[in-house]
Amino acid sequence: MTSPTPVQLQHYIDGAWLEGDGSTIASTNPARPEETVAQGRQAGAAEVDRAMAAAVSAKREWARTPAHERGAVLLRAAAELERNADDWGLELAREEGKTLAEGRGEVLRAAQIFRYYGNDGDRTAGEIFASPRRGEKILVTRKPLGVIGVVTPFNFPIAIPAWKIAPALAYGNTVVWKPASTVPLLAVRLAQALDSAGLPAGVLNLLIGPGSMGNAIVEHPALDGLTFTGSTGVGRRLAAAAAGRGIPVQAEMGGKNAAVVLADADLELAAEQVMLGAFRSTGQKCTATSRLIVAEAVADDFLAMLSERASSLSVGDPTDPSVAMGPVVNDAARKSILDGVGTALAQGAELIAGGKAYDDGLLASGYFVPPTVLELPADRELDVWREELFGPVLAVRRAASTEQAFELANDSEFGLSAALFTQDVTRALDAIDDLDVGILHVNSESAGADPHVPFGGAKKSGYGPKEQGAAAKDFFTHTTTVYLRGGTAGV
Ligand code: UN1
Repeated sequence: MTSPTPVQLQHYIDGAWLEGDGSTIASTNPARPEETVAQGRQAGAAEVDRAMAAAVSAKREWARTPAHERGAVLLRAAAELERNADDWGLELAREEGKTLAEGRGEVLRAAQIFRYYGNDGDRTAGEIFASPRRGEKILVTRKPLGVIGVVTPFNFPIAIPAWKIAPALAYGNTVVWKPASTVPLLAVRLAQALDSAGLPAGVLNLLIGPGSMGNAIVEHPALDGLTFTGSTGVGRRLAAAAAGRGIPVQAEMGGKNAAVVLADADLELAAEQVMLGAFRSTGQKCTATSRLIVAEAVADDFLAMLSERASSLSVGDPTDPSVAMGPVVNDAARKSILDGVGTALAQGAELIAGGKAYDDGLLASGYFVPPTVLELPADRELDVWREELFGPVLAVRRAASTEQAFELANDSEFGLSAALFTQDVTRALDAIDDLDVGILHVNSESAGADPHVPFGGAKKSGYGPKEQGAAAKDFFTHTTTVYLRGGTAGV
């Protein structure tokens, strides 16, 4: 199979595309690591200054552009994403490793997000209140924060940026964006969509660079807000730096999401959904199901179903339409996930499916990890129960009662999402009160997010305001309270 020629990466600053002059950078296909997908040179400190300056000089005009016009740009970008969904979906599969269907679906999802915010910007500009004083009205208007730093992870190369950039722009902010260096090509594609939609120069600036560039952005004097999604370690560091400078920050970080299967659940439905939650996108989602708590009464049957399904899941080159699960993003991820599984086995976990490194052909030469299910002993604390491996690994425990199942589900420092499988509405209502999570799925998998409702976690999964829907409007704007009276004496 011949590899397509690598795409040349460029940065996008002040409406112009330019080559960096830093060290070289290349993204490779995690299924076929010898294949370069895109290459170029990294941006450096000088480009951060230029991008910030461009975002500063564009911010007043963009903030004053009618929301309707800003929205029109976003809607044209959505159409551009839709037009390119096949090509860019394929590039996403080649660069990140998710399947073709997931890659195309993600580009279309980004389009849907741009449509939502393209239509939302001019819906409400604030509120009007009665005044206790005669001849006065009190208006609360919403205004953009200003220049937003956007730092995004590898696992949703175009949808996560869309969740941040679309509302930032819709509500009148300008952006300096640093995507994960493993997936620069899809970042270029999103910037192209906005460029061809007629976004004015300087409103969005894209810099491809090393992790340290996140620090340079957060420490820049011109920054007015920061939105981050990624690892807990990096997120806490950036959030602390932003907070230390008094800058509003939204950080979406780890998850160790549980699926709880109660004894009355429809086991076919639960098995199908737990498989999707644990193994779609190769388990590389902050919302992925990485813990399963199953009622003792159905545990043997349910684990047999999962073992059968996980062992027969088709793993391979994600650009092959018959494949259900692709590789993880790079060799370091493969090693750390397999190490985590090895540690769990050494600590007494029992292998239900997967678990062993592939030793032959494409699955061994690419960064593949088999879909893995481990049952943990009841009497011991295992690392895999707590640590986010960010891969296709599901850690299972049995529960003797619903109360114990909910206790186990809450037994994590994270609280992003959970999935509950039951046909009993009373149990579902209990779960709404008792499960300490930001997102609860009843009878569906733990991942998934719609643009018009809040997204984010309880406990240590996130820091600062949530994303999407009204939460996004709150984060990307501040209010000015206006006490408005007429200018004539004696009214
Ligand atoms: C989803 O569940 O479909 O980093 C989206 C993540 C999340 C997005 C999840 N911010 O995986």
